Amino acid sequence: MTTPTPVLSDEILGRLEQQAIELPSWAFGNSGTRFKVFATPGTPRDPFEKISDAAQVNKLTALAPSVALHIPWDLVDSFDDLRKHAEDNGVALGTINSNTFQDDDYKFGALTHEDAAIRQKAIDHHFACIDVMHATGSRDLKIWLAEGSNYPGQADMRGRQDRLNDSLRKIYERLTGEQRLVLEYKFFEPAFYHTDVPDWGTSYAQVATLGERAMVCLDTGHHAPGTNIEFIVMQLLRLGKLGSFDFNSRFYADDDLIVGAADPFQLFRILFEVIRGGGYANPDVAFMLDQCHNVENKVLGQIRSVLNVQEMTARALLVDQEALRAAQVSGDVLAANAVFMDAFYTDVRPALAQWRETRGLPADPMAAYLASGYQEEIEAARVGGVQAGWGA
Ligand code: PSV
Ligand code: MN
Ligand code: MN
Repeated sequence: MTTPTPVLSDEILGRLEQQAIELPSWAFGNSGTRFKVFATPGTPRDPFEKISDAAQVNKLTALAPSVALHIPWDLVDSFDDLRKHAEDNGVALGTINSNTFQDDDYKFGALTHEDAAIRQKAIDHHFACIDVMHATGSRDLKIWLAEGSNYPGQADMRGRQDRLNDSLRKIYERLTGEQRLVLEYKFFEPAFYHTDVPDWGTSYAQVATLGERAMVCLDTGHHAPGTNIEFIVMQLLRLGKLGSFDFNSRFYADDDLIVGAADPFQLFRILFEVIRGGGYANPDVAFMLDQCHNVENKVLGQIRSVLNVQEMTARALLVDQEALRAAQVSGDVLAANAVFMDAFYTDVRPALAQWRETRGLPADPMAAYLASGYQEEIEAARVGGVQAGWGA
């Protein structure tokens, strides 16, 4: 009798061990749509409790060693204390997200605004975020802008690009050491006619003028239906400008659903290109989630998400690169596609569960969370959880 070949080789397991996916603090707060924010029992009442919940995800999966903060949603009296709290819970504070979309002054723009005083207010907010980064030890400042216009003729699109560049330069110049600026794009919403940073090309055009430590953030939910996102991944890696991912999944618009839920095959294809382009386990390419859990348990939603990324990464690592290349070179279309699909169709879940146990982790982190008693504990202890910020 021969021993069956393990689905995941030691080499693949070694690469999987390097995986790190940052969690967003706002995934743990209450959130919803413009119609309703549903409160869930046990929701964190402050940023400290959000970090405690995020730490559970890392404890059970060893996949999520850091947590992104959103300013001002996560403003605290002492970021030193928050940092210490994170460290005590086995995680680090990660990316700092700025917020220039919840202030009346920004109705017609922030970094692009016609009025220099409002632009300066938005720039100052980013300076304050950089101060937070010094206290938290964060490397990345992530900027997503809700700027654009609703009607043709409403705005001078060209002038706005120029002012955006000027504002971004001022922010970039304020960074020190290893700190980076990552500029996220999104094709529409809240502006519906034009958006100032709608696509990867615009983000790239802007950051390319700033310097080496200015990169593009690719949010997987921010593209028109049918967009070949993995092509964008390939191109940004090729240009050395893919700074980070915001993972989530979408059926229609910016749904912020659990990554891999809507289209696991798309997630596989994206991760294949990340690996192909040298972006995997590469500190230059940060993996993050950007999700909200409106109707499901938040901690479980985050656990499911990091496991989905891990599973699709394992499948992407299974692609027989040599066989694929040989088929591509010889023009064997169907053989190439078969190599690709073989990996995608391989169920890696039993092998991953087994591997987790060898590392002292629960084989099934979802079940382990439910059995841990943590959820009951927070439901009893916390009353009046906070909104993630969207409804605030
Ligand atoms: C808004 O579209 C958004 O979802 C962006 O993706 C940001 O990353 C996130 O909010 C947090 O600001
Ligand atoms: Mn995002
Ligand atoms: Mn979004």
